Amino acid sequence: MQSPKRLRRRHEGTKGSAALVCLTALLPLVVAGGTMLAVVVRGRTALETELAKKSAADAASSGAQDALAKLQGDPDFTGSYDVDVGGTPARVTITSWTDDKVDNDELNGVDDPGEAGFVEIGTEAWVNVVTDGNGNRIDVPSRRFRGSADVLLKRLDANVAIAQSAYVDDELSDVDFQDAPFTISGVDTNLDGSAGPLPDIPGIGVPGDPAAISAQVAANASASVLGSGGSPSVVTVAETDVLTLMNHFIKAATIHFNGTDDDATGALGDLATMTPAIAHAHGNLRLHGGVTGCGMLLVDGDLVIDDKFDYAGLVFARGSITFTGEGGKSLHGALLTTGAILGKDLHGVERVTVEYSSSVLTTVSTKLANSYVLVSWTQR
Ligand SMILES: [Ca+2]
Ligand SMILES: [Ca+2]
Repeated sequence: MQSPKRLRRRHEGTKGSAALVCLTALLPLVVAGGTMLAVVVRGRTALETELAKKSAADAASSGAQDALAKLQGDPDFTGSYDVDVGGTPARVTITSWTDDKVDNDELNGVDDPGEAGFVEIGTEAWVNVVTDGNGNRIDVPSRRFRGSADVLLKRLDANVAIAQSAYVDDELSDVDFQDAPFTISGVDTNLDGSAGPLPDIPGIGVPGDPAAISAQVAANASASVLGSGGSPSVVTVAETDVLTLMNHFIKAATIHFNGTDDDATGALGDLATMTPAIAHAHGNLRLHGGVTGCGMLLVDGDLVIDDKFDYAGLVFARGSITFTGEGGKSLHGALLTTGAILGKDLHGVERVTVEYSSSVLTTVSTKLANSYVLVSWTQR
């Protein structure tokens, strides 16, 4: 007979086996449950990290946008400040490379001429974010994520050496107004019509033989091309790299026409207060309805100036410039084109006038020198 003790032991052994069988049967489920749990936890952490990093980077980026707006109002501002971006604080620092006693470009020493005009915006934002099981953000103090943006700007050099009132890049381009009255004048004239301070320059400048354009002007009894070097004042001048100039100023444009054929009405910059703006059309542009403006108008295609027009500054066109329709049209400053200058279907007796104005160009370039061109934007 087996002793009760031994029996008990065997019984316990059987119980142990049953428990083991039971555990084995459960194991795949437990493991599966554990794996799923681990995936959920890792997923949530990755989501939370991603969200927090993105929030921090977005906040830093918004801080940099705020700094850009600040510089637009006060181009000389330097220093640090905090800005609240939808509940997230961002620290913004604006530094002028010109005089910060730092060799920012690591070239030619501290605050050398190569650093002149550069302004750096640095922003930093810290975000605490954890998500709940539904992916909603909850704020807990346990995790912090840093976002930063570093933006480098350069002041715009808006000085253009103007050697004629109207520059026509191609000697074979037409300057044809179909007998309608027009004046292109290189006689320096202020915005109010009084005499400007500088000597006369040519009315029309061409980097080649001016004969063909001169003949077209002479054939129009209502044409008046005034200035130095002859009557009509159509003169050979040094070639101007119109496209390079345009590409330089396009970077500082604040008014954009992005279509292949766009219309503009209203104001392009403020003529009354001589507050310039740089407007850029990627394609052809038609002005109508009495456009006024101040600054620079850059047109990658053909420019059509319809109805009344009054503008102070520089007009650039890669294509032709056509004056048409009702109303007087005045440009105070200068124009440059790689195409033709045309007058078509001009109604009434009001003139098209393109008049060189050194004072207008100085005012425009001085004020535009307060604008910045984006050099680089780095975000983390
Ligand atoms: Ca410096
Ligand atoms: Ca340096």
